[in-house]
Amino acid sequence: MKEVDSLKDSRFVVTRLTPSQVGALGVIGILGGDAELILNAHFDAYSKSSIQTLDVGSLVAGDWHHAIVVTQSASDSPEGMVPQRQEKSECVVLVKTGVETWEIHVHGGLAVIKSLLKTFVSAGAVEIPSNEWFACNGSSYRNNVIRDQLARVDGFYASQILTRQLAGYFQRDIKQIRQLICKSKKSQDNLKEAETVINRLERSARVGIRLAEPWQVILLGPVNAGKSSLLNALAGYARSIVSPHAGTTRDVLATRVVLNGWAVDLTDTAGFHPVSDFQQPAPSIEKEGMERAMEAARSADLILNVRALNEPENDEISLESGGEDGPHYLEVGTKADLSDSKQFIGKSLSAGLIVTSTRTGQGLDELVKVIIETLIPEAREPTDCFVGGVPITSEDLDVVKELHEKIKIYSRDL
Ligand SMILES: Nc1nc2c(ncn2[C@@H]2O[C@H](COP(=O)(O)OP(=O)(O)OP(=O)(O)O)[C@@H](O)[C@H]2O)c(=O)[nH]1
Ligand SMILES: [Mg+2]
Repeated sequence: MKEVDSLKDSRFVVTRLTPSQVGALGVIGILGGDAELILNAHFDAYSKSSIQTLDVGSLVAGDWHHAIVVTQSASDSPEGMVPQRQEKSECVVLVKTGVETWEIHVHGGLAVIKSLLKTFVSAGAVEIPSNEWFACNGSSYRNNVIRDQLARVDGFYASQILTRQLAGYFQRDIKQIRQLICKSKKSQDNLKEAETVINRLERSARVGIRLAEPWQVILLGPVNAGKSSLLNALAGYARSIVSPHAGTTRDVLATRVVLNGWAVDLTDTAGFHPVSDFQQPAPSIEKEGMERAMEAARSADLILNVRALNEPENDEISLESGGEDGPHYLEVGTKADLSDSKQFIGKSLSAGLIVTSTRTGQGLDELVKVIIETLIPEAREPTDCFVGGVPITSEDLDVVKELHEKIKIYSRDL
């Protein structure tokens, strides 16, 4: 490695462009004339290309040499383990993104990204957050919001929608609508076409505006109904404690899952005792659990009313209706594998109940499908409204509303 101490006094910036978690790929951005000296000191291209002569937009693969400190056992040391400095190489791709800006793409392990950042910082670079980086590279506020959300969202569809917006799908739709409005004097068909696009944008906004906020789904129902078992089955691991004792879950417990490509927070709750069960008032810890469950249910998007099919129906749990903005409800029957629950199945299906068993897996795929269709009906309309532009911010929505008003006025005047 060449000596880079002479750079200690220089000022330039470095940032992590990928989320601060393990991923397939890690990217850091470097800005400043001094970057080239550090790159020269640490980077060896596989080809004969020299980074000084690289054109903007070009990339080159090579080895990045850096030193890492590892603890190793040493027989002659009284402590046993001693820190050791080791030279290491990583395969990286170097991209010249501007006259004085670079990106280094490397595998997404956290240690290597940290080591790369440290190399630049110890040579005098200032580490800045990625939003500042994009701002100083001329990225718009909207694109910064999208990038920030991209780093935070879970699930395939949110990432796909955001990536499309970063590629300019929303602006393209807005431009098309403006052009169609301008041409509307020539033909009414133009206004109709503009209205089709604006309607699609408006329909997609409900989801677009809350992409970074997962859907809230809460499991409510009597004790022992199988709520925790259901949550574990949907999450794919033993998140909640399951036991045959009534009242196992005492508190609300949220778990982030991705269902059919959409991020959902599933919340397990303390079960309700049927009113007839209470010889005396419920113990305060159970009352507290139920109150917390009801509180969480009020702000949920969807309530799964869970009941065991081998138990008589218990309709004593009820929430005051939240009106149009209140949560949706789905009725879920559990323990379909138990012989005494079989008699309920034929009847229940026609009543809209989703019949499941966590023992056999019955009904779980159907449940996931119905949950997603209930939460995001826009995704299953004849034309998926997320294929094009989607309003992501309230400013986007204002633009859409304003254009819709214009279309209405023009239509009246025709
Ligand atoms: N046979 C059968 N048993 C189930 C099924 N689902 C849950 N159970 C059993 O029912 C019992 C209660 O399950 P839980 O998931 O703890 O029920 P819960 O609704 O979370 O109960 P509380 O936390 O007490 O409110 C456990 O013994 C589970 O193994 C199922 O699909 N089939
Ligand atoms: Mg439970």
